[in-house]
Amino acid sequence: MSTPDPTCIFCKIVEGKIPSRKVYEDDEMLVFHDINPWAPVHFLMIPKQHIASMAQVNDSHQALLGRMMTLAPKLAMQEGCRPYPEGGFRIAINTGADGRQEVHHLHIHVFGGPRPWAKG
Ligand code: IU
Repeated sequence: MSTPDPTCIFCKIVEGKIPSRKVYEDDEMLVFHDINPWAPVHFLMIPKQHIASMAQVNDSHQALLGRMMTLAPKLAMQEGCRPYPEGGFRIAINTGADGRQEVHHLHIHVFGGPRPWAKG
């Protein structure tokens, strides 16, 4: 695993210095409930290594990102999203200021559950 960024709040969550409500964890990724959910199901999937955003992704991240994307639907169901097609979920990866990214450690939002949602 790469060196944590000491200024990054998600690196601190990975290191256990800040608590989180964990959904899933393995050697390469951590999944936890968003602290300020805007849907009945709202969790974040992050790589443990500090990648600032999708803008920094390169070929060496292909397997990890593939694993994250294929795990997302399983965790969505586990966390209470309703089955496709009546239910389903939404995945978002905000990137940079124009992409409304606030925390600069790559994270995949997974939203779901019955509408209405607070946003979106
Ligand atoms: P964004 O994609 O960078 O805009 O979203 C960051 C998300 O991280 C946002 O939904 C916050 O509620 C969430 N979050 C969190 O779950 N725990 C934290 O300690 C912090 C932000 I800071």
